[in-house]
Amino acid sequence: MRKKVIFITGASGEVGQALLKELAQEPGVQILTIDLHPMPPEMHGLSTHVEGDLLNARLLARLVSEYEMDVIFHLAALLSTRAEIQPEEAHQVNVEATLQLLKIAAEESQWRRRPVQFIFPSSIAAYGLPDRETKNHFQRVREFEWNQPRTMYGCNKLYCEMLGSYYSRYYRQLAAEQPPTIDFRSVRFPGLISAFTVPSGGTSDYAPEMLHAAAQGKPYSCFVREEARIPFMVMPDAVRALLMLAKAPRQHLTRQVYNVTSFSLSAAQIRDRVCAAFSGAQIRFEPDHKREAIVDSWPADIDDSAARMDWEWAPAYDVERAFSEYLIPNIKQRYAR
Ligand code: AKB
Repeated sequence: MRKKVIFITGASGEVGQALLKELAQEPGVQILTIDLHPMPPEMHGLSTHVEGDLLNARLLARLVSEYEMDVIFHLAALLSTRAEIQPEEAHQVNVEATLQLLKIAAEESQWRRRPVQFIFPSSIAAYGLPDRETKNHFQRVREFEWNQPRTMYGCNKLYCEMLGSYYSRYYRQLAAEQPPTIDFRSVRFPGLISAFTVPSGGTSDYAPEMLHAAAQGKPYSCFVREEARIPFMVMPDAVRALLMLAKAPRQHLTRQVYNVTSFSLSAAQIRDRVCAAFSGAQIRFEPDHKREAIVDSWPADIDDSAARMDWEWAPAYDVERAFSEYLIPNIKQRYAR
């Protein structure tokens, strides 16, 4: 008999670690994780961890023969800056691995005659505003607006949202009897900030980098100008959003892809909050115009009213709580050790 599991890909990454800590507290849950990298020592024992490549079809086939994947949190991805440096590799990881997993989930759903739930974190990178004037004009963007990404990562996320929707609604649509298929749900995240991990390869990374550098007494040179603005959310809210969406009754969902957000800040406003918490912080602005252009193509804010309406989404941390109760105390404690 195969073991029923929740399967998390990209589990050693920032969201993966935070999600695993939370899920592992639920009684009776068995978790299978996969990542190219090992889990940090403090996470050992929370899951059965496989160090391996999602693009390895034989490895995936072996996992499917041993485990029944009831829910899949597919987090593995190359983020936006890294994906611009290695666009074809990004396509393989972000799209081809997703396609493999969607197919596995669809076949599994047919076999057991019950949908496998497939939770997919997408991103504000799925949007692409053409210039700063347009961005200033359209301040809060809804899910179906400005879906013209200018990065490989954004294209990958937008396309995978569509693939998920295809697999959940139309897969094998010409078959005599349409078999049950997957239950695909996705959230579009803003920039994420964790007190415990530092991201790598993203373009919203300037916010967490500024904070973590200041806490360590290191100077930081910010790669976007002071006015650059995008929405953000702290990691506990990101995990909450994934879990709330997974638990939402299906009949309440009016769409498959939902914006979720918490607060929108310019880089200067983040700098001011960091300097207020760390009096010696040394932050300079030295824009890298190419990376900044990516940030400028992302909306200043996103409209998450559909998520609020359908599954009662609301962030637990607004900007005040995010800094004063989560980020600053935890980051101070982390580097004081
Ligand atoms: C990135 O910067 O690439 C990510 C994202 C906004 O999805 N953090």
